[in-house]
Amino acid sequence: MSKDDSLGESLRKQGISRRAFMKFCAATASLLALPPGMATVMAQALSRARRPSVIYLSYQECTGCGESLTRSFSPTLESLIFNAMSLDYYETLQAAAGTAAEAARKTAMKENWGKYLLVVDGAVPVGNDGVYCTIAGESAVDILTEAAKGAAAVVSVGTCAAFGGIPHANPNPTGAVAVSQIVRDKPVVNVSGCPPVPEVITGVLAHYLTFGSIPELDHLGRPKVFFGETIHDRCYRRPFYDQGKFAKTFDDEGARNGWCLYELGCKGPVTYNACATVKWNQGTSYPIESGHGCLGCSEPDFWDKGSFYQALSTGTWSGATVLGVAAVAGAAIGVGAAVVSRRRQAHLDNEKQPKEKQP
Ligand code: FSX
Repeated sequence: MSKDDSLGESLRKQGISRRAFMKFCAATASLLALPPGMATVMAQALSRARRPSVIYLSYQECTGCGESLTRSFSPTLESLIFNAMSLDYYETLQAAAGTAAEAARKTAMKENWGKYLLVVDGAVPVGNDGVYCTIAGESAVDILTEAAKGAAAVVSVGTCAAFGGIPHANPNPTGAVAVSQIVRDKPVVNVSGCPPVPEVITGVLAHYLTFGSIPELDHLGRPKVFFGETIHDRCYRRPFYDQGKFAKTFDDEGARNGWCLYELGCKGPVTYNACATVKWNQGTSYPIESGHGCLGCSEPDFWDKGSFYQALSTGTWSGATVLGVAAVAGAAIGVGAAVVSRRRQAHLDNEKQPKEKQP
């Protein structure tokens, strides 16, 4: 697989059939809630796209984000899109080490200056001149500042990179901050979640490959298509919330009947993420479906707010905003239903697209 291959060429060399590729495009277009017909446009754009250089930096984090991303690998097709990029630097996966690894990063930056995609996971420690995270004698904050200068765009993967996450939590001894607090002159996409849903990461990358731009973002820099609705908006337990049926313990009859986990501390009503729709482990389940309330991990300061097992109205997430959200939850049903219906229609329309002939 040559570095100059288009994505289409590289997939062909990997033995991926046109049919499988089209299936991936239809699924991704549906995931991105794109209008009917966009699966074909996406397939054409992706086939022609050159494999962009990706430089992936990891700082203060637990490697959960990398674990999440790698779990979306084989045999999913989403992973192939990621493989089809030129991942020129990623400490967790790269074979090179030490001087050779750092040389690879600098070469990739030089050869692709202004064009590469910079992906960062983990928070950036700025306390004491950044001494708490250094690589090859350089501080994380210095490497990030230099790498961001030549990037076309920056993707912050995980809540640590997006909002500071757990490293930023009180008392924050290292002075950990979000990537967007360092990079101020480039578009930064925040793919939050601790860890983030892998298909949300690959969806953002596919969007960039297809359109050459980052997706529309919300007020916290998150892609609206994945973070435009709360977990509560799309939760399958929502009908029980609306009926006032709440589990009181994790093993009572209500819990066994799938009733709402609000009173057990679920933060779904104030958490924006795609867990309830995209789900985890290739669509198998998500925390609420597995019997545990949402921790709100894709929201800023989720760790400091804590109160994981206290209801929103009584825990440290409480306050006018939270209570307001809970109070108007019923009114949100109509909005949520409209979005669901639009997405379902987009999915159905994609399914109706004429199937490509086999090569
Ligand atoms: Fe943070 Fe990610 Fe949580 Fe861990 O890279 S978002 S602690 S899952 O690993 O940064």
